[in-house]
Amino acid sequence: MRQGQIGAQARHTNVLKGASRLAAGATLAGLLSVSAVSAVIAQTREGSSYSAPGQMGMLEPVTPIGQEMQFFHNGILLPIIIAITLFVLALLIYVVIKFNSAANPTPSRTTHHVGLEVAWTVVPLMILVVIAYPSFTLLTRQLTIPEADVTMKVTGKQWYWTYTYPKEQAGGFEFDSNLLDQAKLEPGKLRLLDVDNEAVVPVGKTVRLQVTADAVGVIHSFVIPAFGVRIDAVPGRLNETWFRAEREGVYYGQCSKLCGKDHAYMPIAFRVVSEEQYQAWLTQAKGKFASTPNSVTFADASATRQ
Ligand SMILES: [Cu+2]
Repeated sequence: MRQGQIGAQARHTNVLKGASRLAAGATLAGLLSVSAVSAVIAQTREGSSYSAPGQMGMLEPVTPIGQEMQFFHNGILLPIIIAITLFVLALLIYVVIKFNSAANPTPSRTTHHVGLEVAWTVVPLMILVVIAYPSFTLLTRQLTIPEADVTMKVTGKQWYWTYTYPKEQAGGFEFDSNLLDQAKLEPGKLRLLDVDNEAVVPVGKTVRLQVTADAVGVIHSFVIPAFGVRIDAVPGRLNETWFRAEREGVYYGQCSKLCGKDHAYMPIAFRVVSEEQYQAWLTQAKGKFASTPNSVTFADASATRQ
């Protein structure tokens, strides 16, 4: 009996040793992957934003809302999550050492402790309040559209996006933006991200996005991570959001609603250019997409909310 116990204890010790070796290995692998990731990020194409292979964390934000979102995640959520995880780990270790059957042969029969129960209800509640306040203010800012310089309409279709530029802003055309033929992808083009017709917007200008979906289609979700833009495209409904890109470049996104068979093949590509380039593009695009009938008038989505 006694010998059996000793044998079991030895096996237990071996298991622990194995586990600690595994943990050390995992830490080392973690450190290595972090350095590999920073190398990968450094290779990211200049002025562009898309997830590089092996990248961790969020894409670099280029709008005020995007920056705020990143701060909310990295500056508020992540520290809270890490602190809670470490606290629970410390409690577990404490319990394992202090209250195992050898160290504590006669366990306490206590079942209730008013102070403890109040504490473990109130403390998480306070943490949630600390998270909720910046979360709701950020959400409000995302959906409160400031005075816009450019308004454009985005329509999610099966399975591509249509961008409409209104006449009153030197536009008056719309065009479809389709995924490039993946079998004939030119070098330098990004697989599953580059499109035939990019949407073009001016740098440093407030762009109001009116987002909807094909009336006979399905629900999509229009997302550009670097802009901090994420909004549903719903048939028969006009959703509004905005962004102000502070850096030129090409910024990618993808439909983020499981919308159907080609959900993975309807990327979003926005090219942010200088005001002069934008005006030149408008003139050129008007000619290029002239055949598109233009009967589009822009609604005021705020009116429908009342
Ligand atoms: Cu979709």
